[in-house]
Amino acid sequence: MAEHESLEYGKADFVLLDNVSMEEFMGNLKLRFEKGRIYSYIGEVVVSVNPYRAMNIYGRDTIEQYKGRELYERPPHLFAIADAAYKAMKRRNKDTCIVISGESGAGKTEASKYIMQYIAAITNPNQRAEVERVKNMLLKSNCVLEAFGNAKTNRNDNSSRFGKYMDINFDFKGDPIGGHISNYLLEKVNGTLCVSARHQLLRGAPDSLLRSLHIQKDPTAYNYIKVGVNSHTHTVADAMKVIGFTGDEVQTVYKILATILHLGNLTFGVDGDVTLIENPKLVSILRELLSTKEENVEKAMLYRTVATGRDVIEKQHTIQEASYGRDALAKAMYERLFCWIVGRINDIIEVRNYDARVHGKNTVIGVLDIYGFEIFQNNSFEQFCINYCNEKLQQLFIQLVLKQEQEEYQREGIPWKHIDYFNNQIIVDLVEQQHKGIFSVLDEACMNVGKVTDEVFLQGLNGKLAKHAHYTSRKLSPTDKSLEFDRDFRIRHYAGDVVYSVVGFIDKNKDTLFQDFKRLLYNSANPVLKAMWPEGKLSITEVTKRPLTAATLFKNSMISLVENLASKEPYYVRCIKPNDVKSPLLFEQERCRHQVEYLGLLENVRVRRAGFAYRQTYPRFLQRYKMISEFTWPNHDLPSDKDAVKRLMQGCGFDHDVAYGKTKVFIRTPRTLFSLEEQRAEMVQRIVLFLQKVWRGTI
Ligand code: AOV
Ligand code: MG
Repeated sequence: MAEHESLEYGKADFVLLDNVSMEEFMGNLKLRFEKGRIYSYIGEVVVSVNPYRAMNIYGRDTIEQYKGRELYERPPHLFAIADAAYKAMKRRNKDTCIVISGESGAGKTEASKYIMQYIAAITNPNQRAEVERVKNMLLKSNCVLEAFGNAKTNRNDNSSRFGKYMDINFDFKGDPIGGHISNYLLEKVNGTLCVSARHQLLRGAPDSLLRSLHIQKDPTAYNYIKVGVNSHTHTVADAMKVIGFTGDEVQTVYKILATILHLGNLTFGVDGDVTLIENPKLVSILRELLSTKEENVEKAMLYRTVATGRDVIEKQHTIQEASYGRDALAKAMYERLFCWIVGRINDIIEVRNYDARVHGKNTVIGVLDIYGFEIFQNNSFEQFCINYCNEKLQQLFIQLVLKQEQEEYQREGIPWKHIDYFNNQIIVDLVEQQHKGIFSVLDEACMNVGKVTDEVFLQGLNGKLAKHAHYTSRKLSPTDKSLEFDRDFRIRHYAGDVVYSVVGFIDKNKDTLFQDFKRLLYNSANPVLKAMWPEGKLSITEVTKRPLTAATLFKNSMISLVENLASKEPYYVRCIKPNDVKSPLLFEQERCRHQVEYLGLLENVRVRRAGFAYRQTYPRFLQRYKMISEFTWPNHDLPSDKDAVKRLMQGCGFDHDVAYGKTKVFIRTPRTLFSLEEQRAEMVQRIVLFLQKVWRGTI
């Protein structure tokens, strides 16, 4: 139980509830939220409710309060979990990870930033210059990635449109010496994602630069964005330079962003049977920005090279094909740019200190901040991937929380009985299983030689999954009102039902960009741009291998992410979004209850309590409670701390409620703990009174 908090703020640890019921859980969560206590525990899991207002709980003084403390010594806080992960890493030489989950807008990214800040603040007491440099890079890289990878959605004004897993490497002193970022599927829907970065970058650009990029400040001038482009501080460009991007690199980033804006305005028309570009002036701007030849730009926009047997021919696009190609190019350039930025940041922050790598131990703390479960008005392939990712993480939580608990009892030699969870493995399988899973059906549909359409994919799903309890579609449930259109299918996710539209699944999965564009960019005279498109080197006859589909790539990356996390000692932050209107005052009971339910928090409490509500190592336990027993106060003369704790418990009559592990004492019911606390408080009171008397000289 966390100290320094009176019960007027509710119970700091849900394990201490009198009854584990939804009503009590919600009552406690609400009370704490309303009292400004946004963090609580379930054992070692942090439950966080987004306060939607600035909280004065992240400053230097708060950091000092948590530094080096045990989890239960202070009120619940992210810093406590960060410290626990850090201590485990440092003391026990273990790789640890902090997994932050919760739906879109619940506060994951903010939490990940506070955790990083905390780790940065408590390390490097000797102010080693190299370590300071690394810390600075790690923090700054965040800002750059957010600028390019976050965007406003209707769920979150600063929504992560990419998944991020960041490893921080530490040397034997426990100081950060480097890091590595893995990024996962960036959502590259026109108009949403691009807005953020281009907005960020271009609003920071001086007028002269905008002129050289042929960019106007008028927000209505660009089809891809409708957001004002105005002059401001140029934080992102500055951050990039500080991290170590060269001037040429930053220039190229500007040029790519400008290219994407201009591409959005490119329109096509026909003259007889010839497709043409309606605004040729843009072509010359694109040529300039891409450092390539004007006729190459035009050709890549209007033709594609196809190999038919031995012959290579140039096939003219229709207007639709040309428009499709243009949008695909814009998205691909954006995605490639983002991956390239991540790659460059990794070059810069990788562990440089090779001595540490070879000689000293090099341990890792991983921080996972991924896109949360989301339901939009129209859900497509991206939402499907994002929600599948959340299923995977929920599965990991189920396994690890149970596994960890089980292992602890085993380690301590204490018998344990199993608790049932809703196991979402069935939904994970629905998506990723070989042959029958949705991804497999999708890949198969994409492989079709004949007609490859979204409808064919949907037919495949209906054929294979007709009987699946978590899948249905308009065809299978014609009277279901939530399935409005023929193209809709619905998945019953662990976090709720989501209706997806199959429109675009095939295209997004194949993720094909005409080879002509890749060649165009590879042949740029700008070496930075050229380096982003190495596959443009291949001529048309050399391109034979079918690239892996987006679904397969994503699935593989999720599987390896989960393997990686499972190999580390995990710490969990479970974020809850209190309302859908970003209000600091509103605790929407129903919305919160739903999240508590699907996050499995109640089961989490039960598992934690089924066994034992509270556990503590013998020395720590004595430190806190030794004053309540004559056998242990002020010191005991028993052979071990374990014996002393036994004697203390027997003396208080709690022996029946306690199990003695190898290194820890386990207390089954919270009541026992309360009682210990009360007795302690009473004793402390008496001791204080006694000391006051001594002090006043009345004794
Ligand atoms: P997310 O990462 O979980 O959503 P964020 O971390 O971006 O959500 O939080 C959304 C917004 O809530 C932030 O922009 C802040 O305004 C506010 N907020 C969150 N945590 C705090 C806090 N501790 N203190 C004050 N305000 C906070 V998504 O990325 O959409 O899944 O894909
Ligand atoms: Mg986020």
